[in-house]
Amino acid sequence: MKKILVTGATGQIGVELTQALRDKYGAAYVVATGYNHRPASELPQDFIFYRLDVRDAPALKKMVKDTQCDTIFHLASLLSAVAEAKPMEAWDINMNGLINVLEVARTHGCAVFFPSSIGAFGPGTPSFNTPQETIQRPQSLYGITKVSGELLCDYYFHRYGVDTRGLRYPGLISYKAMPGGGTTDYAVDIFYAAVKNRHYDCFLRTDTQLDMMYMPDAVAAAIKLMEADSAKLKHRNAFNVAAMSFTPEQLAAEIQKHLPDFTVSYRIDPVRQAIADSWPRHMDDSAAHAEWGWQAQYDLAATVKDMLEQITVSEQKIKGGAYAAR
Ligand code: AKB
Repeated sequence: MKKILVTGATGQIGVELTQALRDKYGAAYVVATGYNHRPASELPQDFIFYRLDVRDAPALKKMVKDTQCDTIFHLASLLSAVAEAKPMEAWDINMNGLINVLEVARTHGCAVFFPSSIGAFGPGTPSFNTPQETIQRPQSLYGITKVSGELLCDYYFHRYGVDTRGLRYPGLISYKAMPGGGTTDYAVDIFYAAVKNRHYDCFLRTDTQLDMMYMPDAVAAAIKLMEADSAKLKHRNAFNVAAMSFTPEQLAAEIQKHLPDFTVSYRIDPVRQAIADSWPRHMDDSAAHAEWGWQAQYDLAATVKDMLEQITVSEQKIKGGAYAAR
């Protein structure tokens, strides 16, 4: 990777992946783009940042040409719950955005990273130890765009030789940028509620078990896959990657080890519950281990400890700032 373009750089994974790429390859070699104007607090001021709508193919082409990038981390996408609310927009952004990226990668010789998701599976998929290759009949619009995206990336590799690579991410947990409209968002919201209010009203059922991953692992996985020896990759797109798997009840119990007065109540959102019920409980990620040495570093206990510490520190800073300003 010589020069990198990131789409969706203001999103939950975008903020941290862009920072990690800058740390690794140098600030001058990473161009961040996003549909929104950049959020001042989350990206450092010296970021090279441009506004870009990935549906605008000529603008994307110009960006790739002007920046002379050779690798695109294509993160711009709508998540599962918001895609159910806006299906036409989700199809437009997730599919037309991806094909625009693949086309410009084909004509300009770029490699492409495309994140798929546990959402690419459906109710017919084996839910424990979900195999790398298995039944994929998702019922959510988001899932349909993710399976289609996996296939499209495979197509561009086999037909045109574009170096496409991707991961099936679980729910991602982070404190630097908030997720926007996913089914697994509860596993981020719960930490803020715990620190601020000692109570959380959860929108998924107490026993809903899903794969999850802490953001440092998600970022490391993307970079490691893109750096892997191409000759060793049999699957290329859509590697299952797992780190931990838990229910809201188990997450709450882990938080209570640090905050014993924390309580949770349940007010189920039927749309997000139906999506979660159709997703696997735990993926088998042995292909990722074997082909490019994937290994998660954070389990549930380490994630909860770090999330609570980080959020507590930032809340104290906010309070300190507000106090000092008076
Ligand atoms: C979502 O909940 O939509 C995402 C995902 C698991 O892909 N976090």
